Amino acid sequence: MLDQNLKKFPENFLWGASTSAYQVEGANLADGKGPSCQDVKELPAGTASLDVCADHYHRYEEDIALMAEMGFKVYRFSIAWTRILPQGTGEVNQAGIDHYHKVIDCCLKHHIEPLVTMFHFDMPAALDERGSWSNPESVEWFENYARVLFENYGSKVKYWLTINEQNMLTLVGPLIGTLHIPEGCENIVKETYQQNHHMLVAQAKAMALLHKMFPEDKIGPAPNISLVYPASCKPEDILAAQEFNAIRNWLYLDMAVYGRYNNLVWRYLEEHDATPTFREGDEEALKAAHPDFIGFNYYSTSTVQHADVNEVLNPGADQQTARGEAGYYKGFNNPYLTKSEFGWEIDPLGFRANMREMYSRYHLPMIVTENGLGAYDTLTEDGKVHDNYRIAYLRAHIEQLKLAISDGIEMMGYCPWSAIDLVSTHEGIRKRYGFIYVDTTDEEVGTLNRYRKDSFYWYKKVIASNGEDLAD
Ligand code: BGP
Repeated sequence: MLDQNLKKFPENFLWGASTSAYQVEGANLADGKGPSCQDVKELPAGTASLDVCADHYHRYEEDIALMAEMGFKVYRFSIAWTRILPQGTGEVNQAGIDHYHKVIDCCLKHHIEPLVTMFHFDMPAALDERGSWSNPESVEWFENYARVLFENYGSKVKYWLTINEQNMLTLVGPLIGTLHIPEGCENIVKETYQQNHHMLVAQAKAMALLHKMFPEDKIGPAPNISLVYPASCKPEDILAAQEFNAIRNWLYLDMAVYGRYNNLVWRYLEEHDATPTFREGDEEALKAAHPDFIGFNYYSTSTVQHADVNEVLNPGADQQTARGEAGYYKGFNNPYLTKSEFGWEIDPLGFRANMREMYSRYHLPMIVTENGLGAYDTLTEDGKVHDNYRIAYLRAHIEQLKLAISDGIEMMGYCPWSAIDLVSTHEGIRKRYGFIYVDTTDEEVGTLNRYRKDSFYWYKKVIASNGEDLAD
């Protein structure tokens, strides 16, 4: 492999970045918004509350203007279900509808394509009380919410994402403040995968609905895909990597694209007496839906080795750190990779391998909906943030993205996490990802003034050169 940069980024490549409502907006109960599961959860110790965040709800105009200054072609953000339907179902909140009209119009005014995530970890609290995704009616709740979104925004928004990181909801939901297992539940695997099944059907119905209402619009899933490496060439480790690849990654895309359960996952569910119950029509709904593209979040690869049936494994894990299941696989520290300050492995080449693997399985255009480096940033006295570590991370990944395009993979765009500093899922606002620094801390709300980090100016150059100029 000579690895010459053979191809350029396509002319209409969508450069941009991402945020999610509950992590960036603040104003969490303003203007008729109902509480979501994030607003009622117990916050991890020492992390910022979610009532202010980056105050994007009030400052979206300033923020989108800064994105336009960077040259964004796309802005991926999520709509808070509870701004639209405060109770999750029932009455529509006009103030919430109006708010996102303004956000979308502001993007369009700046020639930025809105890429809307319908659901990003923020189940309405009122629906949690009705059983959340464990209630089979959750399929109808989501479809109804989808209809309200499409009716209102379907003519303006061309690109939609269904459920952010459904695989992380299923695998580490409680850690990020969502996906509840009812007390006294006897078969947690069954309960979890029944909820997952409802989400899969809900997603399929939303995709089909959009295609019916707005045949020109495009929609896709947005799982977190981390290609799983075997820790060695030992055959048992290869099988373990296949198991975890299926459980972590392919279940979600096989279902979104082909409408069928991955066979290894099905066997795993059978072994746990945990196969989901299908309602009438589920199978047809799953088969009938087809995404137009695949959105995926990528932070790192995973590495696993074989785990014996009797092994006692540390269950502690987050989206990217190692986990294990006795009899199947266990996490392994990849000695060839370095780690971020927050313990996530950094693997730009794995990014390319990930894209190759996904494209060979699904043959659909893809857009990167998250990728980035969580780090401690320092604001200097003269209002600068010298985040050369973030530039290095992003550069290394964009280089691999370009090589993936040369590999013949259809890539539509790149939306790193995050456009602007926001509150992390479980590690506070001290774990920063943005191109734009927000003056606030976990301890107290600051001025909330915005500052352009070094990576802001760098990314602006990257976009202006359509990915050709990656130098400092
Ligand atoms: C993904 C989520 C995001 C985001 C990001 C960084 O899993 O989709 O919401 O927060 O990871 O993770 P964290 O905030 O845990 O650092």
